[in-house]
Amino acid sequence: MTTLRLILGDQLDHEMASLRDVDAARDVVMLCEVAAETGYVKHHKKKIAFLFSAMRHFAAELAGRGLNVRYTRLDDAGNVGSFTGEVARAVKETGATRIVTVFPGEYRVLGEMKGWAAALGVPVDIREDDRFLTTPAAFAGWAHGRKSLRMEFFYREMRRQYNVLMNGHEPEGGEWNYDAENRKFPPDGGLFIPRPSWTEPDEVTREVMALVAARFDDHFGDVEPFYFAVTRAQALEVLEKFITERLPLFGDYQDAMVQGQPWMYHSHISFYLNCGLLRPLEVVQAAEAAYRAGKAPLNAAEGFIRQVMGWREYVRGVYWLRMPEYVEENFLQAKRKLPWFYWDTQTDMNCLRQCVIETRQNAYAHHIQRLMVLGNFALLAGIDPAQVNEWYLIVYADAYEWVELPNVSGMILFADGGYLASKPYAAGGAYIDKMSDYCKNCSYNVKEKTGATACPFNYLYWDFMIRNREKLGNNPRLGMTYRTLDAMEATKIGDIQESSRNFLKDL
Ligand code: FAD
Ligand code: DLZ
Ligand code: SF4
Repeated sequence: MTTLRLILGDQLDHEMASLRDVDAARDVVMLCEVAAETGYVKHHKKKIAFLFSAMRHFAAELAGRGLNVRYTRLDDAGNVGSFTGEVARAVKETGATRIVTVFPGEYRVLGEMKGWAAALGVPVDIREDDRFLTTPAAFAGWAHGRKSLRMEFFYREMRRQYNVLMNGHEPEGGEWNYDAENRKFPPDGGLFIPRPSWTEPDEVTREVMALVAARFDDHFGDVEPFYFAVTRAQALEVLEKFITERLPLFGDYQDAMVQGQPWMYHSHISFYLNCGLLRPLEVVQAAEAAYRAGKAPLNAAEGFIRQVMGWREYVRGVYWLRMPEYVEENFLQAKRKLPWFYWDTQTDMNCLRQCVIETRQNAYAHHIQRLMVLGNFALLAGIDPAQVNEWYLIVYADAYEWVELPNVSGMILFADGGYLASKPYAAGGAYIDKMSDYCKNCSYNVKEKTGATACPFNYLYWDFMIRNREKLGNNPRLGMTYRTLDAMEATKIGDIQESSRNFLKDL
């Protein structure tokens, strides 16, 4: 009796629940490169090259363990182009009497999986993805009865549950959160930022890069230069380098943006965590160990651990709790089309231009660029959530719907009406000026509030508050904002609205 064990492109971990009881003599482990996955949105070239190379390396490792691996390449004759089609073909060709797989990262793929038992006439065992630190059911239990959720409380539960950065029953250092220490901008004269990890493409990666260049030329992004890790051993090196070279200053400069420095002190491990090459708990424990050994300060270790144990798990919980409705949410009724500069970089707003250029090159932008520049603009300009979600899902190599959608609809666009975040992350140009050096090289003036040369974030911020007063006016966290608005002179409000109208009509 053959069991077919399906490994998806973001399940590249030898400890996957679907592999745990594998029978090397009888079972078939399958991976497949399929057009449906490369095409349901037109992913960044680097993202496809990264995943295909990582999948091919992982398949070789499985074969090296003596497992019977069935790997379908994109160009293989007979490739029918979808998970469902490839699984059906494999069941037929191997005579498998059972399918084992793991809960996928996207609702639409779960929908496909749920149809397989009936369509193929074999039982399908969809196992829990226990790479995560909590399950959708446990998260739903935590969320039950709460009208709106707050990450901070969830995060404290996770710290207690896994005994991370705890001192008995108390948080290490007496506080749960050291974010107040994490908002520095590099001093004048600059700062030494270590070179990011760089893995030279091997033959497998080069073959995939050629395939991507030939097949996905019309997709966004640069495939070259390619420097991502594509195996677990390489990803572990990236993690180690982060812990020793970057973690100590991760906290201090977590929110800073410096022109020409896309990587800053961030870890650049989301690609590896999300596809299975790294495990969240080992990453968290590595950061805690560095702190305990006196090699990283508490504000850095705590700040980093909060991202992985807190935000990452929290957004996944929200995704599974709120799907499928979550994808339709548009609380602010935003309808504007995504401006073309999100693709071609052609805008005079230097902060946006830099962030899109780096995204195109690297399939990466760090959190504050995604949140406070690219996201903030989409929020203030009222861009349609469906179009913003599609863009984020395409352009980042770490993007899968379970993590992308709550960050976009919940965190940046407030499209869920405040379920995930207590207020919109809206900000004027002063925030970007404080946390970056972009404004020095911009043709707009960040100090000017209205008019043709004023920074558009300045008037769009107020215009956003005016436009959405009915929906946001009662938000207690915006009380001060609306009181300031109420104290503004009518002529000033008129200027704001006129500048916004002029800017938005030309978008
Ligand atoms: P670091 O800054 O070093 O953080 C460490 C790790 O914490 C990350 O690798 C990631 O696994 C986790 N993390 C941090 N913040 C978040 C968060 N808000 N949600 C989930 N995990 C988090 N992250 C993705 O992995 N995929 C996405 O598609 C994605 N889309 C985003 C869209 C928007 C609009 C925003 C604001 C954030 C998004 N994030 C996404 C979260 C975050 O920006 C990235 O995880 C981070 O930039 C990855 O870079 P890093 O590994 O250097 O992270
Ligand atoms: C993102 C992606 C791409 C581009 N291609 C494939 C693929 O060909 N084969 C595969 O198994 N997975 C791919 N993936 C990742 C899947 O989209 C991901 O596994 C699902 O979205 C579920 O999270
Ligand atoms: Fe961005 Fe405004 Fe600064 Fe220009 S002036 S870089 S648009 S924040």
